Amino acid sequence: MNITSAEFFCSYSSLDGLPGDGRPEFVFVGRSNVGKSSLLNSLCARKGLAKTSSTPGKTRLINYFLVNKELYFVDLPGYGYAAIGKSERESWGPLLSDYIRKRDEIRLVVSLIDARHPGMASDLEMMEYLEYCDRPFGVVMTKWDKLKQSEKMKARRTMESCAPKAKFIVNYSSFSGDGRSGLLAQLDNFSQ
Ligand SMILES: Nc1nc2c(ncn2[C@@H]2O[C@H](COP(=O)(O)OP(=O)(O)OP(=O)(O)O)[C@@H](O)[C@H]2O)c(=O)[nH]1
Ligand SMILES: [Mg+2]
Repeated sequence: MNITSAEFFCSYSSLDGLPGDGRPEFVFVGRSNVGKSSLLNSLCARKGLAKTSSTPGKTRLINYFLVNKELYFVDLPGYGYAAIGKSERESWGPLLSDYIRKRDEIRLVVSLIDARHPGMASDLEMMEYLEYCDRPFGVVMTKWDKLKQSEKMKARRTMESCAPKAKFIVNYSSFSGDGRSGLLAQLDNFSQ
């Protein structure tokens, strides 16, 4: 996929009123602070497109970005942050789970997982939910630049064993752009 244009489209706080134009949707999910918004900016090569923050919980709405005028990238609120005392699943909130389960336009879900912490319960739970909802999903291991050379192979192996149903696993650094062309090529496979 070659991204020639990307613009903010709209934010939604409920499923009512989501676009009715039938454009395919590529969805980005992951724990709070995993780097979803940074990844979108890196993929689209537009620094301030999605708002990023070092404080978890920055993205609280469903944010739509129109890409190449023909599809949407969707930035979802992060999960796993306010999970103290609740099961992870309860902490997602209905917005996130309903959107994933009900939205027919979803073509692919990209599950972002911190490369330093593969195999976290909350991420495994999300992947189980994606399978349950019959959503094709791929995995992106974020913040790959933070791993030492010696840690990379182990992280990759752990991820592969935790995500046997993933259509792909891409190592990614939003800071260096490592993994960008590989991820764009994967998205291509789902955009027809
Ligand atoms: N080293 C490194 N830091 C990153 C990378 N991607 C994101 N970060 C940092 O991680 C923090 C969170 O990034 P965001 O993109 O806002 O994360 P998010 O998943 O959108 O967070 P919420 O919207 O709060 O759920 C920021 O301080 C980013 O600068 C990366 O590839 N490498
Ligand atoms: Mg965000």
